[in-house]
Amino acid sequence: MLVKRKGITVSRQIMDDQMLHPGATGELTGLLNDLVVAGKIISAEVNMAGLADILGQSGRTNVQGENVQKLDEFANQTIKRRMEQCGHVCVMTSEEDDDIIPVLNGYEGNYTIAFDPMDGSTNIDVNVSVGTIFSIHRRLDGTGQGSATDLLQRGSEQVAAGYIIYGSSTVMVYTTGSGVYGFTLDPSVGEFFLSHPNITIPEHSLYYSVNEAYANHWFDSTRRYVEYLKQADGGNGPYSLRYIGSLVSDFHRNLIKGGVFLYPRDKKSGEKSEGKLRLLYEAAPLAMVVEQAGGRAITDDGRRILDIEPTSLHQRVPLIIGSKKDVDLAEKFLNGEM
Ligand code: FDP
Repeated sequence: MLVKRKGITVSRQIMDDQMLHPGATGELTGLLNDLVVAGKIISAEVNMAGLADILGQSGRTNVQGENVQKLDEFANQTIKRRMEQCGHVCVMTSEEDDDIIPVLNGYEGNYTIAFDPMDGSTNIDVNVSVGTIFSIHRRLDGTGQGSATDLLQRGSEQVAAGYIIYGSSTVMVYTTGSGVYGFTLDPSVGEFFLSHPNITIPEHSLYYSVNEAYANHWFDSTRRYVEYLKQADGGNGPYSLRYIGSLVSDFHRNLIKGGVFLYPRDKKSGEKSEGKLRLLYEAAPLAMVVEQAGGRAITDDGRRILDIEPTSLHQRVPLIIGSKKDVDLAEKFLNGEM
């Protein structure tokens, strides 16, 4: 597949997307191209991680109280450095930083970026796929450095979103609101080539992804939904469980093969009363991708992820995301219709 379609590079596709927007200045194109470069640098480092002795933990904890892995740090620094001087961003937020991240004076642009530099990082040491997730908004009014307010915009206002997954190969999936495209990095030439044109998620699936160890703490509607998936036949037989524990990997598999991913609220733990995943740089960008691919993303109390008004940079949100009919079914359980 990759070889046959080797003509179209990610930069070329990003340019083509720009042409769909007659008033475009090229700024978003420039930003995405810089992100592509960051992805290539991180990909090279992930592949070399064992040899370069950057596996394991750095000894620092992040704002979420988690151990920061060395590759997390590397990915975070790489993206920050590229973005702070690309001239297209006015402010950033990252999973790894408590506060907003300014850009270099004189390099302020018209966009904001929120990112999780290395999602699924607890899997780094064991060669499970990890990834970078990103969300881009146009800044609100103003010039110069951006503020938290510029970052706290609804997912429906995103101008671009996507992820780069570092797996058996490195794949970048993104949308600017005109469909979803996937590109595979050919390491021999250092270029991403179109490998997944116009991605659409299967409407219905037979896979669910959830950490079932927490089932005792779920709300009733979630428990009944998952029980139903395990028993339902609907002419197709019961669903199978696929849970990697790396959101970007679980999401990517479901996007291509069909499936529904859940990280619901937790009745027991105050900390997970809103689930675990972060709105700005996990749920919202993946929600934009999935909706562009024909799927859905809602909370486990029925709100559309893209409609949620963020109130803080590291806000958590319960997430049900994936194939449309599977999410529709979840919604029926949430509404008490089933
Ligand atoms: P990680 O802690 O390894 O970074 O958001 C973080 C995340 O991974 C997701 O990638 C993953 O889906 C989830 O946490 C796994 O959490 P559980 O271990 O609670 O299932």
